[in-house]
Amino acid sequence: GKVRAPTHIISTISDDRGEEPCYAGVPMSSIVEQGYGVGDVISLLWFKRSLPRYCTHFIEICIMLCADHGPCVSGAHNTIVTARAGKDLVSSLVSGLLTIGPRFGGAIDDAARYFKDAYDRGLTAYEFVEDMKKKGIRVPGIGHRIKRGDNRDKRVELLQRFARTHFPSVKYMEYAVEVETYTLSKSNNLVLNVDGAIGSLFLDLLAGSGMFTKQEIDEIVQIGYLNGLFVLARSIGLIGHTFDQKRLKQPLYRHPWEDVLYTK
Ligand code: Q5B
Repeated sequence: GKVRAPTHIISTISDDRGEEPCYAGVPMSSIVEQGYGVGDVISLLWFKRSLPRYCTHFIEICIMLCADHGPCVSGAHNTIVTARAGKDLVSSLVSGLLTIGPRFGGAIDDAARYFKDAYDRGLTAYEFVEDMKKKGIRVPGIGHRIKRGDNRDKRVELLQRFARTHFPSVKYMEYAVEVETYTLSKSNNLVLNVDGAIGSLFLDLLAGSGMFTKQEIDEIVQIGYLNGLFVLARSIGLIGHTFDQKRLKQPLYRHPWEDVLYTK
C-alpha cells in the first residue's frame, strides 16, 4: 500500500491548497460574502471556531480600544525613536512591540490566570490581594501610571458596559471589580487597568458563551492567548507612529542631557 512520508509540520488552522484559502475550514468567499469581521477571523484562526456575534464584537472592541494610547507609552516611544533613527517599518514596529510585557500591555494573560485561580478557589478579594503581597507579586491587571480612582480608564468602563449588556455572565469581571475596590482602598493608583479588564472579561466570554469546554478554557489560559489581543491591537498604533514620524521627517532622536541624572 501507499506509505505516507512523515511530515515535518502539523497545521490545523488554515489551508491554502484548494481553489481558495480556508480559515478553520471556512472558505475565504464565505468570510467575505457573509460579512465576517476581524473578530470572526480571530475566532477562526486563534480559537478554531466561529463565535457568536457578541463575542466577535467584543474582540473587535478590544482591538479598537487598545490600538493606541498616545506617543508617551513604552511601545510608541520605542517605535518613534527607531523610526527617527531611519529604520524601516518592520524594525520600528518590532522595537515597539518588544516593550510589551508584564508591566506594559502584556499583563492580560497573567490577569486572567490569577483572577481565575483566585475566583475558582473562592478567595475573597482581600485574601487574594494579601496573598499576592505576601508572595511579592504585583496583581496583574491592577495599577496604572496615569489613571486613578478619581480618573478611571474610559476603555475599562466601555468594555464593562458592553459586557454587562451582552454577556450572559460577568462573574470574573465582578470579581476583578471587587479586587479593584480593595486595592483602591490601599492606594489611588491601583485601578483595574485595561489589561485586567480584558483578562477578566475574556474569562467571562470563555466560560459564559458555551463555546468552550472547561478543559479548553484551562488550556487557553495556560498557553496564554490573550496578550495576543494587545499585541495585535497596538501594532495598528505603532505602524501609525512610524508613518507619522516619516511624514514629519523627524530627525534622529537624542535624549537631552538635562533630563538625565548623571551620578556616581
Ligand atoms: N503597586 C502598571 O506602576 C504599573 C501594583 C502594586 C500591587 C499592583 C504597575 C504594575 C501590574 C501590571 C499591569 C498593565 C507598572 C498596565 C498598560 C497599557 C497602557 C499603558 C499606559 C496602554 C504602574 C507604586 C506602588 C508600589 C507598588 C504598588 C503598583 N502596582 N501593588 N499590585 N499591580 N501593574 N500592567 O505607577 O509600597 O510604594 O512599593 O506593575 O497590569 O500597560 O497607558 O501607560 O494602553 O498603553 O509605576 O494603558 O501598577 O507604580 O511601580 O511606582 O508602584 O504601588 O508596589 O508600592 P507605577 P510604582 P510601594 S496597562
